[in-house]
Amino acid sequence: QGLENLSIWNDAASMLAKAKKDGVETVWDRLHEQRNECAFCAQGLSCSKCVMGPCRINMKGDKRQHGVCGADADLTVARNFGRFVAAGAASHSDHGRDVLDTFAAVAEGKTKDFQIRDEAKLRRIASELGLASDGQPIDAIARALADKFYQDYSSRSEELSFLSRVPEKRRTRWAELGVTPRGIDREVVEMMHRTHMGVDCDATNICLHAVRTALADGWGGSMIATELSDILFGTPRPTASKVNLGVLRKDMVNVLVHGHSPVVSETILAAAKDQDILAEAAKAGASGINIAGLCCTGNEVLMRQGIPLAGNHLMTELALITGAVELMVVDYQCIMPSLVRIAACYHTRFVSTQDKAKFPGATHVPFTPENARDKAREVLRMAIEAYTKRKPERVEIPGQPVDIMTGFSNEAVLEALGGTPQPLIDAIKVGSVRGVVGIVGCNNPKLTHDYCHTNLAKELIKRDILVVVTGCATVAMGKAGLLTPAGAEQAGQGLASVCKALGIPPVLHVGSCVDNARILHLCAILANALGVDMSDLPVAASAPEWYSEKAAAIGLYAVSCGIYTHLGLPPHITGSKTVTNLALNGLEDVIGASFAVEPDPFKAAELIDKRISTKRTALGL
Ligand code: BF8
Repeated sequence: QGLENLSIWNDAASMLAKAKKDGVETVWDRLHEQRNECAFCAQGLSCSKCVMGPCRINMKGDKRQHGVCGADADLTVARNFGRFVAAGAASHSDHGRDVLDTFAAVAEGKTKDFQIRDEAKLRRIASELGLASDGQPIDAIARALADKFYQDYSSRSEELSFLSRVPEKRRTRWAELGVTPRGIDREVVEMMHRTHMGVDCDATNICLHAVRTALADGWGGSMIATELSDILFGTPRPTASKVNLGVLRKDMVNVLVHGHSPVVSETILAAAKDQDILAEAAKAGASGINIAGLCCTGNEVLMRQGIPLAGNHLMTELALITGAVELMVVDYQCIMPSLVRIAACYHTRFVSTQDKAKFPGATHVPFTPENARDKAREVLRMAIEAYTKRKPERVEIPGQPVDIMTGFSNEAVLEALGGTPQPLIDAIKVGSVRGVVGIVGCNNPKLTHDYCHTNLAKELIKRDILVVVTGCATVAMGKAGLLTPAGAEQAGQGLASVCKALGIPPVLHVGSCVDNARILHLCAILANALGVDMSDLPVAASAPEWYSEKAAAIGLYAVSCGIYTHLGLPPHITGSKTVTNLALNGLEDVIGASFAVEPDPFKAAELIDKRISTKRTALGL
């Protein structure tokens, strides 16, 4: 397999060449071996949910049009898609629960390893959600807030706490459709129930429950994860940092944090400042400990602490192939099982930290809210020991790091605007900012790495459309130079003038994938300020290179909030006309937005631009 066209980046190309030389297999090799994928699976037409099957539904011809149970193509696709979305919502939300467990342990005085770093935000959210906060001790407020969020996870008959942020018109629409999310866990469990054989046999009805499940993620699990992470680790403020594999250091102990929850990565960061640990690193001959991030936990520590980002999803294997990484410490999600094998090809230690996410071949160091700091020190000592075994002749760190600016929480954005969204609304009204688009999500080896991300962003900012970015797309934007104020040179005149006046980049980094909740909240703030529904705003979302169940949940909650959403490739639903039509058209009538699928970033920019123009015209702009 040729190495051209796999990625647009030089650091990736150098490491792909080194992988060949070192005899290391990567995700692209495995994709090649898996080519000629099953057409039934690709269309969502295979079912292995019971042992009367497995079944494959034939859309053409007169045989095998139904599974053994009698399910047709529509039902089979809807059941598969429903479970796909439920898995994504469960992943974000269970991550949120882990942050909540840590927060509750702090509130109950069970740990000294974590503190409440943003007390003002805790008080603000408590009073926003109707909890008494004035004059109350901080622990009591935290306990009450923890209880409230635990209730959000359970089987409530009312709505989730943060739905109070949603504009009235949107909430009414959800209520009319019967998709108002109740408990976070409840919607996921109900999806598993509905998609068991012989329960919900109506494809559209299952899709509506997928909407409800996704909304429980966006306004529930993800939003809780974001807000509590800010309270525990600090609300992001604009900060400078760097990105690409060049952030690894030849002279230092390199530790990569990979996964999602900031609980582990923040503790590793804190322990890496301990004087005795630094002295041990010096004794081993290193000039310090260099922590760098990957994927979403990388986004978390980048946003709040300015920790450099080594790479996104498709760079995780390549980061180890540098031969310069002493240790990779992971929690969960998007961690390719192959990483353990690749680490074993070098001197790299691979450490898992969560009992729910074990990796055969890894060293398991279970972190809890109570023992996290001690465990982090243990992990760093392993890294220091590994440094003494590094083989300099096998080390190759490609490229120079690129400067980036990060930390654009809604609080920071509003503060920069003088405490109100009005200046942004004014800029939208006069057209210097024609609209706002969230580019989110993953990489997928089926698409040239970061080609769609970077080209779509460039096309949008040229058209005076402000881009906000989260997750793995962040790394692409950073490497392309779009996350610095100088990136505004690539923007249209209107957007460039706004960026210049505020000293901000044309693409704002707003966090990890759970932090897409920040984008939902910002849209709600704008809609409320204008007195319109979220579906009336000149905004859109895009996941150009997505791969995961979580991204499907994000896309669906965006659409369910009335946000037109572009995908670079379709989910496995094309075997059902009903489900595909619903996604591409039908949802527009019921929920005020739909999906668009377009692999070409230039064509996608046209589609998004057209949508934004339509929304602007409807608003009389
Ligand atoms: O939650 S962007 S590849 S790391 S799924 Fe995964 Fe996709 Fe990256 Fe984060 Ni989001």
